Amino acid sequence: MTAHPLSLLHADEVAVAHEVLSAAGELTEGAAVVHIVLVEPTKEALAAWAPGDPVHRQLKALIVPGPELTMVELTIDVADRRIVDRRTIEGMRPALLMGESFLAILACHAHPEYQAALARRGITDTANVQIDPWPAGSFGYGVEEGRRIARCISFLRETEDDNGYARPIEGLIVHVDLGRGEVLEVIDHAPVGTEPIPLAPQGGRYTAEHNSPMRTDLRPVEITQPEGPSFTVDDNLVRWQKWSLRLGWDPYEGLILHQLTYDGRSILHRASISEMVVPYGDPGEVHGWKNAFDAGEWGLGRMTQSLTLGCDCLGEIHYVDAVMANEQGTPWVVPNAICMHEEDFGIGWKHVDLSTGHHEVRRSRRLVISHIATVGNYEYGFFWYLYLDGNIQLEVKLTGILSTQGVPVGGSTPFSNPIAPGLAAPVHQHLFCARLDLDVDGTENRVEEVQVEVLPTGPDNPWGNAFRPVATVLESEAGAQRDTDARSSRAWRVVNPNVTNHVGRPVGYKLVPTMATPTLLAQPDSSIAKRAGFARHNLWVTPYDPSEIRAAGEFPNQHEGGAGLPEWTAGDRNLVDTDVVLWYSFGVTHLPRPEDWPVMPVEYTGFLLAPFGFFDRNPALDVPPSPPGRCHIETDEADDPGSSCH
Ligand SMILES: [Cu+2]
Repeated sequence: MTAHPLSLLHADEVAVAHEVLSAAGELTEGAAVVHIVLVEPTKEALAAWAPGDPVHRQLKALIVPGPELTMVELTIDVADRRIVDRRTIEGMRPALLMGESFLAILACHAHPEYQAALARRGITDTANVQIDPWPAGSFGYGVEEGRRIARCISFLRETEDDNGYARPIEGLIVHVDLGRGEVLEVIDHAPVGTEPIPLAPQGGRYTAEHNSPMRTDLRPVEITQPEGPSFTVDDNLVRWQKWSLRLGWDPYEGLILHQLTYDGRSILHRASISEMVVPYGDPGEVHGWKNAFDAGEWGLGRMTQSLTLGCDCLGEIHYVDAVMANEQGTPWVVPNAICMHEEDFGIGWKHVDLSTGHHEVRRSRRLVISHIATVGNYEYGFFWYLYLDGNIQLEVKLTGILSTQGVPVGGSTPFSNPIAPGLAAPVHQHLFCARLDLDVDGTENRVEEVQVEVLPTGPDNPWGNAFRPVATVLESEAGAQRDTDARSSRAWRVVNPNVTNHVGRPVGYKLVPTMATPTLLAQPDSSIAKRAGFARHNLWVTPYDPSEIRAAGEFPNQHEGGAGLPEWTAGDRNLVDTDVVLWYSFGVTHLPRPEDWPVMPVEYTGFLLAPFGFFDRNPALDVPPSPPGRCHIETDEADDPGSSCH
């Protein structure tokens, strides 16, 4: 029996949905199940539910019956084992399907023109040719109308376990009709009579056996928690220190945080990565079409990987499996998809009273809730951190392998950087959009842009030093499309005008851009700017609407654009003293470097949600000092590595 309306999807529920769909004749020959997901209860329904009340769950299934642009969305009542709603969606494409992508690879391999293009490059043994299907984007190619398309690019591995990205088969692109498994066009950008760009001379293997000798002077770091972790997990309810939240999971968003509270006070109703896009900056035909919506076209949940103790996560770990549906509509469980653990995070606060020499210090600790998705060549780790002092942080860790480009040895292009002999990587961006449904001490909130204002030298500022905080209410959607500004320390504060703190100010939480972050660099009239409108500004604010979840709309694959945030905010709805949702677009502009090859050291991006007058004082005052013996200063042991705290 399901314990809570927001409990994680259970494999038995997927099995019921499969049974109901089969019995209804929806799973016809050739049909693919795109997803089966929980219909999340609305905020009102959740508020009305009390422990002990029956839990009535509905699932939503999306089915692609055939190669046309028709999808069927069905709502299934789990307890009643029946379909309660059925609608047909025309003209849209789902995320790329795994089965179809696999068939696209086989179709390329079998195509004589493709084989001929390989032969021109001296590749006759095609067993180790790696083919990566990419989402196609939307460029107005007539032949692609009404079809689900992938653009396949190729790489050569020396052996099955080689890193294919070391040797792009440059200039060769295959357009495949995914629904029909047919090659539409083999495009060889090296015209007949010209020499194709040769394969790069060096490999790019990153495994230990190919990078020996390994360094030998790293001594072990052991994380021990002899009394176990300080958090508890009951169903999907996580409690740690004064925090409480429910874990959620979605094939596209990956990890979702539901009903995040501190000391029983509401902060976030729901938080997730709603979309992300990776647009490339090369204008040429070989790389210029590349832009992947890694949430909406691939799925950060669908591409998530099982995590391993001692490697991905250290310490006392609690793993949670991700339950989804495979393309046959039966349960698909990714074991150990979500990792939870505590981390010591240096000092939390400290002061030495110089009059008395008295020394007070507290350790900072955070609860880490994470998952890691492998989307083609890249890895994205999503790490939510909760801190003892009320801070909430999302850190995205970007790693994996660059998308590469073959160039003549010694060469590059104006739009790529060389990373190895004969190998370059085009410039690109990774732009994420977090959907943050803040409910700060209740649902009626408003958003203020806060920044500092500098005053001109004059009678009010005789020494020219003055600056002061200013707060501007973001009154409606059109005026709430904002960008970061480091010089003015710009941030956005969500306040509850009905609840004041002990200095008479409304309680609030502040969204803080912790790192420099770009917006989309593509021109406003470009295809990608229309499709990834969310990335054109760092901040968007909307009034709560449970149907508005994904920043580029529900079906961004090959979509011509305009969906999601630009469409929703066109009505310029009121944002004052209502239930607000923040959308924060952030990320990195990646100018590849040799050090990013053959596997990229983690690059970080993210943001912070910090209490701003939510508490009356430092909420970590009650964190106890480290136990005696754990923390000591003994001068005669100052060089003793056994001393735990200096
Ligand atoms: Cu990158």
